[in-house]
Amino acid sequence: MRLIAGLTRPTMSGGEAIRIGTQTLSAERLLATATAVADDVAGAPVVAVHATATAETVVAMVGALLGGAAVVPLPPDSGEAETAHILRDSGAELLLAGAGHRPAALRTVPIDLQRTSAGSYPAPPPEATALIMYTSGTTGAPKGAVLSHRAVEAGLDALADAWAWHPDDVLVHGLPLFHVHGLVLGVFGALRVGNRLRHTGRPSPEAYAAAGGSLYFGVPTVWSRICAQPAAAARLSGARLLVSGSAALPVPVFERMRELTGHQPVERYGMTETLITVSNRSDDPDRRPGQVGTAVAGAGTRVVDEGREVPADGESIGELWVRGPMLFDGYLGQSEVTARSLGADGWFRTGDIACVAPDGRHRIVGRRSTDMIKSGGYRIGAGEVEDALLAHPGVREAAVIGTPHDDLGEQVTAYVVGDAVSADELIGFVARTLSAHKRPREIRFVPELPRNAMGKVQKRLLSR
Ligand code: MCA
Ligand code: AMP
Repeated sequence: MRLIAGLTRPTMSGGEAIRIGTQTLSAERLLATATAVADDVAGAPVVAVHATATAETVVAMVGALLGGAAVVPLPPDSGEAETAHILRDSGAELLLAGAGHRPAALRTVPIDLQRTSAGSYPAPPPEATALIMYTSGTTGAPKGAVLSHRAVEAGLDALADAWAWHPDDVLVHGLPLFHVHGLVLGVFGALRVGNRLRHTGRPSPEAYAAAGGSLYFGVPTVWSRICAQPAAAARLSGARLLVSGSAALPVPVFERMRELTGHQPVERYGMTETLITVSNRSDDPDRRPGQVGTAVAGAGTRVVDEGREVPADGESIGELWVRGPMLFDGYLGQSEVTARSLGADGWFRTGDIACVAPDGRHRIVGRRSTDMIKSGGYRIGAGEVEDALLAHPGVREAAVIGTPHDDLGEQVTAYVVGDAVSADELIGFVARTLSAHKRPREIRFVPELPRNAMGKVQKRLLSR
């Protein structure tokens, strides 16, 4: 299978190709155990994987892909409502899970790392769906972004070009395996390039410092926590490249990383729907804080304001549109919603506000909608959290916004009109209904929400 072509490279052969926490897998073992999973999966078009950060998850995903299925990563802490939505909406026929998963309403196949198979399967065609990644919009339940094998391969090849990512690299990160960053870049990237991977479990400064890699991935919260521990940061000075993404890297964190590690971090920009379309390059030492770089190989960008492309003068701002072979095919089963953001001409309207300098370097300056929150690199739709809060009998009205947070960039803050319910109760309720990272960090009880004459909540009037 082309997507994991790197697994058979000499750099992956013998010894440990993948380490996750304390678990290790050789390339040969990964292929043999994944093939046993493919035997179980054979014929199922869509398979969900309980996506803990474990070797079982990697084996399950590779096995499902080998068996020709599309993989739906299921966040392991997602609550009842979110799990039920993802499983139902994706049409997954079975769930692959290691130990410790909650019982699900569909056939569950346990992943056993002792089982192997020598079978072989035809490679899926490039247009076949590889992944259905659930991601939040501004309203409603998460939508399934359909990513083909071709898109994932093109997205990874463009990054290999931008970062001179090569088989001798040792990739280190501790990101979750149910989003693009940790899964597509952080696992399939290594399997495609054919370089060793060390997943740290939790992305703690100590674990990054001890991992001894050449290429490190992190979200800004991870980098900022590393900078708060100078001794750990200093141990990354021998790395080749430190990469930041998923949210804006604050300028002071960039500067502090340069001071403590001697590296100018490589910041790059992407979305679940588009993979990574803009990045700084490893061969360009002039990386500036606040800039996410140039369009990657095969991708094109435009900045559009009121239907017209604005000049690349480093000042004019507008919505960033992107195009390229790494884009998704659309939201599963939602052609109308897809058509609102993905034009027939292939341009995807990102919803991010950007400007481009004459030399092609991009800066992300904000988002069009205040209803999309980025907290610790997680994308959280305000509407989804509001719906979860309103399902609690003690909540009469709710409005959710992102407010500035030193560690997470933004935190989920909920304004609630409620009856005899505590903040802790509501925070726990959302964590159980959706998932822990979508829970509000703060509840502000108010007698009423500010509304306009039409009755629409005026979120601008809620204090950030
Ligand atoms: C806390 N916990 C709770 C509750 N409160 N559980 C239930 N009920 C509660 N009320 C638990 C959590 O489950 C978790 O448990 C633990 O407390 C800590 O949770 P949390 O507060 O979320 O952790 P954190 O320390 O704030 O996490 C910071 C983090 C994390 C590690 C930076 O935010 C993270 O991993 N971010 C990465 C997001 C990411 O990968 N985004 C990429 C999107 P336990 O200990 O069991 O876990 S892809 C993307 O954006 C594009 C493509 C791109 O450009 O990359
Ligand atoms: P997700 O779908 O979780 O991948 O979130 C995508 C969103 O993350 C984008 O639309 C941006 O708002 C944000 N994002 C990703 N990378 C960056 C970056 N380097 N700088 C600023 N925002 C980013």
